[in-house]
Amino acid sequence: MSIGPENILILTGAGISAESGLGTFREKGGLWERFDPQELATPEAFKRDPDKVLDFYNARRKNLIGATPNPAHRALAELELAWIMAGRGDFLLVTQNIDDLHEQAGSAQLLHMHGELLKTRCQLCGHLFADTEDITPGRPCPGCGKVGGLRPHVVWFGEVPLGLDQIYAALEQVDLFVAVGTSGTVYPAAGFVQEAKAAGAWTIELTLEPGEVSDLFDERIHGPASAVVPDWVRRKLETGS
Ligand code: BJW
Repeated sequence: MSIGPENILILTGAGISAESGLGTFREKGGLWERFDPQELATPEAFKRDPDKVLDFYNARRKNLIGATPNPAHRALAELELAWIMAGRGDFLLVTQNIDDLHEQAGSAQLLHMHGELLKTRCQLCGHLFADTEDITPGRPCPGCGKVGGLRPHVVWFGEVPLGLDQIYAALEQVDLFVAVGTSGTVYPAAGFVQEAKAAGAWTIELTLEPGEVSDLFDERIHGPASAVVPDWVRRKLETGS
């Protein structure tokens, strides 16, 4: 049982949404096995061939609409509520995912560091808005009325992830860091475990398979998120460890 406040930071990746029917990136059959990220997930690719990039994200947006959270998303929302209500410490959920399944499950202290697929941004005026429609090169921005500026509100390779100041501030104060369903391949997120350890936190990896930085974690539990996350949350709330 911990004494005093215990600050928790959870990092999630594509694996937590796999059992909700959304594909991961780097596993067998994953998105980056079927599609080249250099042609779809960089600002240069978007400049070179906007139709191709927009088609990819339009298809993924359609696939997302109708997807629902699984027990892993719901367990993290329950943990947040219990933690905050009981005043046991700070809680921050940082997701690399662009889906909205954590919101649907009820998570509130949530930061989308790689953006959100259900938001569109105008590169000409900066207008950001909730959006479930296809983006096409000829669609005008509802903010400035100009065409040619709309893009998905996602973070591509070479772009700076969102909310890093808040994330690094939380990592300096963290007591428990848990990574769920992420391969530890993409930086800066893959480096958060080291930051957490430098702050003296206990670190746990919950993934199907060991990730690239698996050895850095104090504890590793491997299995499907829909089983291991609710089990771990139950343990945490019941025993404190
Ligand atoms: C399950 C499961 C189940 C499965 N249950 N688990 C060389 C060295 C270091 C860095 C670089 C480098 N060269 C370039 C860089 C930087 C680059 C980078 O890291 N590249 C690497 C590939 C090397 N990073 C960037 O460019 C980032 N920006 C940046 O660095 O800016 C500079 C800067 C930083 C800081 C301060 C100032 C400046 C931006 C990265 C943007 C990533 N974008 C994407 C696409 C987003 C939009 C979209 O979705 O299309 O984000 S790429 C893709 O990867 C997506 C994901 O969020 C991200 C991470 O993937 P994730 O979530 O880990 O998924 P997978 O598929 O890899 O893993 C799935 C995991 O789930 C596995 O572990 C499975 O076991 C598990 N799993 N089923 C539980 N049922």
